[in-house]
Amino acid sequence: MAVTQQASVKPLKAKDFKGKVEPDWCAGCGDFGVLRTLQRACAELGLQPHEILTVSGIGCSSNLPGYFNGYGMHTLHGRALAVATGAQMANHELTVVATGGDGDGYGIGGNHFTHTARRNVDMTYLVMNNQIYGLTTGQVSPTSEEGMKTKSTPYGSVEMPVNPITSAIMNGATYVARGFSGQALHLVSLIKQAILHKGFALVDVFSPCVTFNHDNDYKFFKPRVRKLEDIEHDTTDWKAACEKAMVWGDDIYIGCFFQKLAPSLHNLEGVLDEGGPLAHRELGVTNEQAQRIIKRMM
Ligand SMILES: Cc1ncc(C[n+]2csc(CCOP(=O)(O)OP(=O)(O)O)c2C)c(N)n1
Ligand code: SF4
Repeated sequence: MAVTQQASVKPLKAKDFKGKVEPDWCAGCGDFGVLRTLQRACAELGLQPHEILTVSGIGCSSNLPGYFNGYGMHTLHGRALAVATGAQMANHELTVVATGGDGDGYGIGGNHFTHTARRNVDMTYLVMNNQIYGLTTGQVSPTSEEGMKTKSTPYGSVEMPVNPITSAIMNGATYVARGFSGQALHLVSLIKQAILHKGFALVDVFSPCVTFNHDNDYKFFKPRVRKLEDIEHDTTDWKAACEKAMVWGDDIYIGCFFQKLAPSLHNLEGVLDEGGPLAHRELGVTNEQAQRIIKRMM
C-alpha cells in the first residue's frame, strides 16, 4: 500500500477511526481487541479515513467495516478478497484491508485465499480466527482442532484443520504473520508491518469466541503463545517458517513467520503500473458513449 502522509493533515488518534455503529459482539469477544488494534495501527501510520478501505465477507468478525471509520464494504460470504482485489486494481493508492473469520476466509473463501496470495495483490488480510463459526452459533470451522466437539460435530471433528500460515506461504503470500487479540501491542506492530508491506499480507489472529468455543479461549492461549521475535527466527526462510507454524501444543508461535519482496499484481500489469490509479484517470469516453455502454449492459 501507499502510506501518503501530508504535512498539512492533522494526525489522528485511534478513536478517530471509530465507526458510527457500536459493535454488537458478545462481551469479551476477541474481535474487540482486533478492531482496536487496527484503529491504533492506522492512527500510528498517520493514515486518514479516506485513504483506507475495509472489505469483509459474512460472520461476526465480518461486521468490522461497519465499526470502522473509513470506506467500507460488507460483501458476500467468502468473497471479501475478490471484492478487495477489484478495489485494489482500480485504485492501488488505497490502503486495502480485508477482514473476516476463519470460516469466511479459509472455508467458503478458500479459493480466493489461494489466488489472492499467489497474485500477491497489495493488501492486508486480517483474519479473526476463532476456530468456529460464531455467527451461525457454533459449528465446526476449517481451523477447528481435530476431535473438537461442536454443534455440528457432537462426537468430535474427524477432520484435519487448515493451517493458514503454511497455506499462505505455499500459495505465495509475501508477508505472513500470526497475532493474538490478547497481545494488543504486538498485534498493532504486526498490522502496521502488514499495511506497510507491498504485496499480499496475511495476519491471522487468534480471536477467541467466548460464547461458542470453550476449548480455544484466552485461558488456552495466554500460557502458550510465544513471540517469534524472542527466539531465533529467520523470516526469509520459508521452511523454518512452516516448521514453526506447525508447532501446536505447550508452545504456539505468534509474530512474523515469513516475508519476502516480490512485485504486486498491479506492478506486473503495465496498464495499471503506469499512469496512476485507474480511479483517478480520465475515462476517455464521451457522455453519450458512456450512456450507450450503460444501456447495453442493462
Ligand atoms: C453462501 C452462504 N453460506 C452460508 C452462510 C451462513 N454463514 C454465515 S456466517 C457463516 C460462518 C461464519 O464463521 P466465520 O467466518 O468463522 O466468522 P465468525 O462468525 O466466527 O466471526 C456461515 C456459514 C451464508 N451467509 N452464506
Ligand atoms: S458469537 Fe463468538 S465470534 Fe460472535 S460475537 Fe459472540 S463471541 Fe464473538
